[in-house]
Amino acid sequence: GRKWTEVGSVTPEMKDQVVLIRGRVQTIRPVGKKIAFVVVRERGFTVQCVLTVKPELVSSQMVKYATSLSKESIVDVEGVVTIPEKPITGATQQQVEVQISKLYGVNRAVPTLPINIEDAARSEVEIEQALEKGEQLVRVNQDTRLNFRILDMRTPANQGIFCIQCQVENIFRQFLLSEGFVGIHTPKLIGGSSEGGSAVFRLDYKGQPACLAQSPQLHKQMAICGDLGRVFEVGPVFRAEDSFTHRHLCEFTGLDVEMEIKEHYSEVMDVVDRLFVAMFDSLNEKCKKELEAIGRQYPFEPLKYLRKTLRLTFAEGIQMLKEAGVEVDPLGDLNTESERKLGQLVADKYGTEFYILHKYPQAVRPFYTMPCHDNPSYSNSFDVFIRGEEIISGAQRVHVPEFLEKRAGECGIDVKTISTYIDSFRYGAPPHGGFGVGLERVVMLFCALNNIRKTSLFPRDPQRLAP
Ligand code: ATP
Ligand code: AMO
Repeated sequence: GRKWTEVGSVTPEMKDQVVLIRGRVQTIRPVGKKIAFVVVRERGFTVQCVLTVKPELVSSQMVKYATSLSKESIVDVEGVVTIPEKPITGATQQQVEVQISKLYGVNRAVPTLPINIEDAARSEVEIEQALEKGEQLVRVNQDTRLNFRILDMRTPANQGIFCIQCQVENIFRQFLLSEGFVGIHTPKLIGGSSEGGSAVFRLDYKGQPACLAQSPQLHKQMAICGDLGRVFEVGPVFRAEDSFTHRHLCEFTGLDVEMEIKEHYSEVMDVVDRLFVAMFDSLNEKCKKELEAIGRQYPFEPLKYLRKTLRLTFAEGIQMLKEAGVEVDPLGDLNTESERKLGQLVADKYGTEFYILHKYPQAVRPFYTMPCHDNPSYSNSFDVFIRGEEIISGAQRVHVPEFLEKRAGECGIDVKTISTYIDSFRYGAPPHGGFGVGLERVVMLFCALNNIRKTSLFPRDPQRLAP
């Protein structure tokens, strides 16, 4: 086969070399009948290619043909790398140009696109500046982006977002494997609600009532009862959320952990601490290009985090809020607004935008949560926040079946629907705990994006079931 060069790797060192590239036509600008500038894009990177009429090499028909190509058509370009006098604005590879000797149309896009990729890739500031200059441009709204997601996905920022997402998942897996965890897969079709909440998709399982799993909670705990020791899962989570928020999806990817505990639920928080510090370090180190691409469209400050993650108790958090003049119920849950506020207070006082809040009031946690032995109004549980928003919930679990059954009943759960789960604890269950992370939320908040739909490839929300 012939040797192909990626657009992103065409650099000045390749001067005078012949390269063969495949990409999409981002723009074509004819200058008279003898020259055309074609910006070719491949996975978020762009290079300017120049087609000039030259006897025996490039005919004027070829220039005419090139200018007839529609945007987003796929082309193969062969040409020599040259160094332009001035950096090329409007291409990521600014220090090089390609002098085209051959141009083949591989596949055409329709002439009118629902989204112009260049417009879709601009930052708010760039849009404002362009509008001030009186440039023609269309602001692409979220719904249009999602309706034509495969076009929207072609922007450099989106290319970056989904690479980061893959890295987060990869680091989660690699880190846990290195600490002796076993990857598992639990069923997504189950007989009852796993979180006790109402936000559950119900369906008919060949005559039996069933649900789409709201979490792998019950089965990941059962894997501990089955002596797998320390487990993790990466899998889909279904929540029939009915309200429309910037951070709730009806289907998301859960990163779940469950492990035996020897002495204290802090052993679970230790895993969170090591895992996320390693993750943030690795993203900052290995994903520089991707983070830059995201930041160009959606400017953000790098996440501030400590080498050892800050842990505050819920009571300490309440106290900080109180001192700042925010009254909250000491045995209730924090609402979104007070979570945000506390995030700010913590960042100001401790210099970190990533922290753990633990010992939540028992009343606001799910039925399977272990109460504190010294004060049962509180629980051995925690949430973890990035920039004032929740990315993780976790806890030690109740491992005594009689108590678990009682708690489920008190929380209004039909115990029959989870009887095999409760029975699992009758054959000797070790103390254990774990946590669940929302993958899309981690990416959204690490990059300070304003909407979880940006970090889900094909988001499912209360209204959207397509594409
Ligand atoms: P989890 O369900 O895992 O706890 P979450 O981020 O969905 O994660 P919730 O416990 O549902 O958090 O809610 C935390 C707080 O966020 C609630 O106290 C509530 O004030 C707020 N909240 C939750 N869902 C919504 C919603 N759909 N719209 C507005 N605020 C919400
Ligand atoms: P929880 O319900 O808090 O806990 O979910 C865990 C994490 O999943 C994410 N998350 C969501 N992400 C997108 N859209 C949603 N609708 C949504 N709901 C939750 C959040 C949240 O922190 N079984 C427990 C975990 C455990 O204790 O192990 C659970 O499901 O990032």
